[in-house]
Amino acid sequence: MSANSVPVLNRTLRPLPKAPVRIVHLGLGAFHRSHQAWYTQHAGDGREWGIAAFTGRRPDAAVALTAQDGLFTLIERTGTGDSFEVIGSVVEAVDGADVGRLRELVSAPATAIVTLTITEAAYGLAPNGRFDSDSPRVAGDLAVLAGSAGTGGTLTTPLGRLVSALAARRDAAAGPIAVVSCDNLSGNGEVARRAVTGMAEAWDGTLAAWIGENVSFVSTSVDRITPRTTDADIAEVEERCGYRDSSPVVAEPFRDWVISGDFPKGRPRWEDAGAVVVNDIEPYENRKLWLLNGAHSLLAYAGQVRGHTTVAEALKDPLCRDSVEAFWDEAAAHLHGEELHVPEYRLALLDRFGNSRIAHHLSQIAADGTTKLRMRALPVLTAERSQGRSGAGSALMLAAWVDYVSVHKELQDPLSEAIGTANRSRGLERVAALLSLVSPQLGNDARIVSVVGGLCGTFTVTDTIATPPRLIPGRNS
Ligand code: CS2
Repeated sequence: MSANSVPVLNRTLRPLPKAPVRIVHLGLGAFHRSHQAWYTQHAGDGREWGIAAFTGRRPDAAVALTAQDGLFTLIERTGTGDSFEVIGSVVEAVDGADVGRLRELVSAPATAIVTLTITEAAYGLAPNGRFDSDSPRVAGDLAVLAGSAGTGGTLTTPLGRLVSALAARRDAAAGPIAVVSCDNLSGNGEVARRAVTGMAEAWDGTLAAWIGENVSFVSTSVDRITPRTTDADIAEVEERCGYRDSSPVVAEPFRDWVISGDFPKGRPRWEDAGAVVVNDIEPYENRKLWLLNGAHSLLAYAGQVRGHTTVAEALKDPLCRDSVEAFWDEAAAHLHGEELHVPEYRLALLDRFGNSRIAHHLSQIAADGTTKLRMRALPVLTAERSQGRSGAGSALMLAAWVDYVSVHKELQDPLSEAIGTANRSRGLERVAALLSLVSPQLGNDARIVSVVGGLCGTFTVTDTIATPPRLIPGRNS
């Protein structure tokens, strides 16, 4: 088919209803579209809930989606084939820099929810877990907020933009609202509360008090493997669906959403689509963060050091696979409750990771290591050591990262400069300096530094053969 004769996807071609905006989303990326947009479309009352989604740093995704009325194709990719579904729950796609529109939408009484996929690093957490109001971008936004009385200015962080929009909601007396974090952080609702309140407090104490009384911070554990879209995916949609979609999104069939918290102005019936509402989210969150995301980070660093490109490739490497199992054994010792079905969850993960039709690039997962490892390796290592064990399985994840950052110079990490500085030291001093960026608790513990230092080089491939592992704990150690 020639490009000219192929129609562009839009609501005339696919007349999906356009629901009124009741959800505002920050972080219009592939994951939001494969997850929350999918759940909203599949909620029994989804026709009443439209999403206005704002991009992060660049307008591109908003421009592309606006050209097709917000519609996009979800390509669900199993190990044997693809199926296609047009998603219509995003009814407005906006450049994140348009803080004026954000303020307008968040201050509308009909808006009930703000969802966030702004990345773990964007919550401005310092290595000690507290909100870091001194970081240059946060400080920059605080200056803008102070100077323009919150009218938007050129706010650059999602937090700054959200705080400005919440101030507009307060001024409009539009009532309470739920902020729902969908980023991979433990206690993400609480983290969001600390970050938003921390930012508000640094600007205007009365706003922080209003937030305390009117904003419900909901915790969620989100899951759906969503690799980057490729040109081949775009061509496939054109070929198989007969229309041109500049922005399809690829995802595995599996999806999961565990939600805990209050929605003072209501929410879509996401449970109709399989979401689970719980009182105590922590065990589910830990299961996902440690078993799925922890294994991902381990594979991302170990796998790349060993020359692999995707998750499926790395998992086929016995050294990487054994390391994942060893880490899982450690993590499983701290995941209690039969309802977690840990053995089945592990088996399912091997299946999901092994889906080689999903090209999930390790480089995508490797980004923001300092923040991610704080959530994925540190808790298991700490729990293991508090029970008198070495924590070697978790320490190996940290060692793989230490080796990875010594060879990969173009790092995407909120602390990339500090990583560069730490990398100038040598030996265990370097290991300690790097670990301190994940958490001072790690860098200051000489025994941990020595265990991690001893594991460095485990995945390094020499000219002839792979270095044998120096300390891979057995599955039940
Ligand atoms: C991954 C996650 O990039 C990463 O850090 O571990 O994005 C992972 O694919 C999702 O959490 C799966 O739900």
